[in-house]
Amino acid sequence: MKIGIVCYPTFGGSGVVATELGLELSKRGHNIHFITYNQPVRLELLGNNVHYHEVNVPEYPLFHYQPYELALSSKLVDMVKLHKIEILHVHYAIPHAYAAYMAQKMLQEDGIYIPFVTTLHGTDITLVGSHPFYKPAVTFSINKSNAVTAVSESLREDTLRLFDIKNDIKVITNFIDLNKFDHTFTDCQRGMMATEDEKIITHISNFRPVKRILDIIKTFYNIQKTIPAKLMMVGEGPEREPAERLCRKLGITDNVVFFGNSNEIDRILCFSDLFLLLSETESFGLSALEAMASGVPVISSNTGGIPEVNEQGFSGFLSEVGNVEEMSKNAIKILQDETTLKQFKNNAKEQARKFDIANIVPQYEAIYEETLRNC
Ligand code: GMT
Repeated sequence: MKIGIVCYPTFGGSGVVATELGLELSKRGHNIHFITYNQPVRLELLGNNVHYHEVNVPEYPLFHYQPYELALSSKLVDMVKLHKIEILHVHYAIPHAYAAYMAQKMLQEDGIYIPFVTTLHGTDITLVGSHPFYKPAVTFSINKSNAVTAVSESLREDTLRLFDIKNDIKVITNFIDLNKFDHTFTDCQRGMMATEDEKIITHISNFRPVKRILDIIKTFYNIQKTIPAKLMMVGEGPEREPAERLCRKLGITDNVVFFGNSNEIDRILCFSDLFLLLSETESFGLSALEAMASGVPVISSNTGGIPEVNEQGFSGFLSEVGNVEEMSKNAIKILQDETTLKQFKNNAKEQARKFDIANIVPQYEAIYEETLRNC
């Protein structure tokens, strides 16, 4: 199939999922066209089957906001015609499904019908989409999609609760290419980050308030009182500065490394012993899955889709949002001795296998085929 993929090309999980999906589909013989405003961060390999088309949005001083949706829908029209794309897969209802619908209508004027599949990732539904300003547009874009998928059962339920949805929503969970996280590094170079007796704890996100970054710092503060440890903070976002301030206040700056954004997540996870994901809400928690695939157990909140990913007492522990005391105790429980830690590391890897890319991508192929058959 010739498939157009539209996503946010940033470090967020939805961009990663869209990119990995496109790459895997290309390996399975499909022709993939990424259409977005920047080359997706994990899209390193362009080739015969993988193409990238940039959406240009020229700055025009008259406009306070540049009309990205218009530029995107126009680009979709051009690319569908030029490359004979058969189906679009858009990640995020807003603005991508909205733009895809406009492209579909414009192409119909030329006698071309392009169906589109929308995948919901969370923020568009739980945080932004349910805001009254956006709600009509999100509801409309979901209802006009030829097929809709959600990355967890929890997100599916949230969508049906918050919006008046007439479509079926199929759950296709996020996935992981286990080979990419099955460390081929002969040495994780752990010694660069910590001493022999120290444990390494990691958090990766875009440091938005929803990630409860200060809870991460507080939990680490509690852990390091009992177990010598270092904290790796990977990512960039608005909560980084308050987090650095809290580290100074608690006197732990020497034990906390702020990396900024990184393309070497696999390397960082390779030397990690424990992963923290304490978000207020999370439709799935792809970073937790990446950690588990690297054999890193997870301490998480029990919100949204996280319980579908992290299994209580097996791949880690889950607590109520904000229950830093319990999260700290559970972290210490995992890290307290080498035998327990090793068991949790093995379990984490085993849990990640449930999300093997090889089982999930065919589900998307089936959706594309069914959508094409029905139109
Ligand atoms: O919240 C983020 O980190 C970014 C956001 C995104 O759009 O990439 O993540 C959402 O989609 C990911 C991929 O499906 C999920 O793993 C995240 O849980 C989800 N974030 C939220 O629901 C807050």
